[in-house]
Amino acid sequence: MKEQLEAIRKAALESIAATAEESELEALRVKYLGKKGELTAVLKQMGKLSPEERPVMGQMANDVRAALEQAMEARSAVLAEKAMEARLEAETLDVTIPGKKPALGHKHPMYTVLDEIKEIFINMGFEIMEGPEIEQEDYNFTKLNTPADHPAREWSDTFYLTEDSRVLLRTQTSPMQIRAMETCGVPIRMISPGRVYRKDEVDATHSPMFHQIEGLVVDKGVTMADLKGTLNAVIREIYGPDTVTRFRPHHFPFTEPSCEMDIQCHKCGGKGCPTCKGEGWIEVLGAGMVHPKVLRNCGVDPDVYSGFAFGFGLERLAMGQFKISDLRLIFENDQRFLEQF
Ligand code: 2U9
Repeated sequence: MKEQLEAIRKAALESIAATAEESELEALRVKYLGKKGELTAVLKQMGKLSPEERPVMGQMANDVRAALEQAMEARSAVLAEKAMEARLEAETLDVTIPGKKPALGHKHPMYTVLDEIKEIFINMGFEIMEGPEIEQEDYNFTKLNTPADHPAREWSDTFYLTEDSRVLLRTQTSPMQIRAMETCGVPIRMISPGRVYRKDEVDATHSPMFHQIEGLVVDKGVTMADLKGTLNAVIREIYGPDTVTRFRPHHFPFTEPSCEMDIQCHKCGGKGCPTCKGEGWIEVLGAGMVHPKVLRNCGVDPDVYSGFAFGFGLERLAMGQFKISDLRLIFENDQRFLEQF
């Protein structure tokens, strides 16, 4: 039995030293030290020994087991180190390879136009004031002198949020201007940009959500001449100093008198072409002198104060400026479209 144990020790130590991978080491552990292993098989024969021999052989078997375990542990550490070295060798990092440039986005074309317009008004002393998109019927319609039977109040035209028609998605940013007059008082010189909602079918020129910029100036002695002078100055900042403009009479419930402003077509010089649909003129905004009833509804005395207001659609402006033919492109966020600006 002594010879058997010696032979196991010798063979096992040689095999352990020759292993190249942790899995081979594991196989040797099973082969020699496992339940059905060679060392265990020898130990099972202990019963055949005399009582004197048994402790001697038992001690020797334990020594062999300890020697194999120690050798396997040491070999395992060596193999782990080798594996790590091989991995480091294989995964070398070349820090000199140029990095991948991350794709950078940029401002949406509509917000480029919005920022440009904000800048123009800020330079003219206007404040920018934004307000809630969910509004009260009172602020969206009643205080703005909209008659009770006005078609814009219909359920088919406006998104109401309550059954009693008291709360709605604003159809214009004017309610914010009412709030501004009520809270800040007059004189006031402000613009209010933001989203507005109307029940329009989607097509190349309509969307149930779009952006408006509305402006309001109220002070003592404000006249139609101020309206025309201010809007001419703004439009010439946007479209160039030689832009020819005209004002046409119009009707809005919240302004009196009311007008629409056109620019002469820059493409054909007023002769008529596809850009101006043969008209020679392109409509750019609506405006008017704030209706005395609206001023009174906001606690402002129309015998002391007067004002003008105006409004225009931002998408239409961006479409004109960037030659965008379909409104839907502005909202679809297709990168192939956006990357062009
Ligand atoms: C107050 C009083 C009056 C705002 C105005 C317009 C004319 C106008 C539309 C044009 C196309 C918006 O995008 S659009 O649908 N707007 O024509 N808006 S005057 O008048 C006001 C605003 C606030 C207190």
